Amino acid sequence: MTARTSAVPSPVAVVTGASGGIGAATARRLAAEGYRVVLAARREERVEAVAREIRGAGHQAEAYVLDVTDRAAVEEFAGRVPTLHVLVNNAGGALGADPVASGDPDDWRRMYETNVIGTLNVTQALLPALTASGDGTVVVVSSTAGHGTYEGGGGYVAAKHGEHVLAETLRLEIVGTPVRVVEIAPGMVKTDEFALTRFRGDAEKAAKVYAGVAEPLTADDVADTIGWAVTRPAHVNIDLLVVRPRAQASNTKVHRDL
Ligand code: 8X3
Repeated sequence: MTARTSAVPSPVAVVTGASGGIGAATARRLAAEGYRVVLAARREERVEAVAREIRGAGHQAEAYVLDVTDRAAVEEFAGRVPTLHVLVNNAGGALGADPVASGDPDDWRRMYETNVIGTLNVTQALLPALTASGDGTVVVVSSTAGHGTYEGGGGYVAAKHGEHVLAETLRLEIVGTPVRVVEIAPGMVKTDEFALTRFRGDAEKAAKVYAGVAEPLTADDVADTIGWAVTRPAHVNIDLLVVRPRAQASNTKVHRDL
């Protein structure tokens, strides 16, 4: 997308979970593509800092504090975004890597709430604005965990399968409207927080996820695929992109130099 003059309003993109990792990288990328980006995340200082950094680079960015599981807050947020072209549902994450036999139901519930209900809340609230734009895109950042299971994946795999189903079903239901639904399913991505959160702050366990893997994906790699998908011509719907590092052939087949 080329730079726009002030006479032509920039298209608008909302990115959830934009205070770090894939969300922040996607906000930066879409801003560089010419979008006015609206960053939503729970952590005020961090999301403000990312928005400030994007503005410092000469782009348009605003930050909002938002918990995507809070439906009333999401509805209020949607009221502040009357015009919208791209919604990137990125908020979510993993909690625990316990076997089904001993996993904590509260972890399973929280993962379903953030990954599935959070995406549902935000998509429902913003779909009217996306439709009204005449050319809207919903992006669902799921995971390879939404397309196959692995031992210890448990509640995360279940939630990500749910998110995948949400994307597939929505695409069927809104065909004929000017909104496309794109699912991006990343495999192993090394970010500051994903594995650390999953292992509740245990840095040693988190580091083992990436041990010996030459080049796990970065948040920028995923942002790059999102930026590419949403900037295709409006009639082109990238249904699903599975993105893994070269060293990862499947959820359970990873090459490690150890
Ligand atoms: C992250 C990929 O393999 O940790 O969504 O489930 S994995």
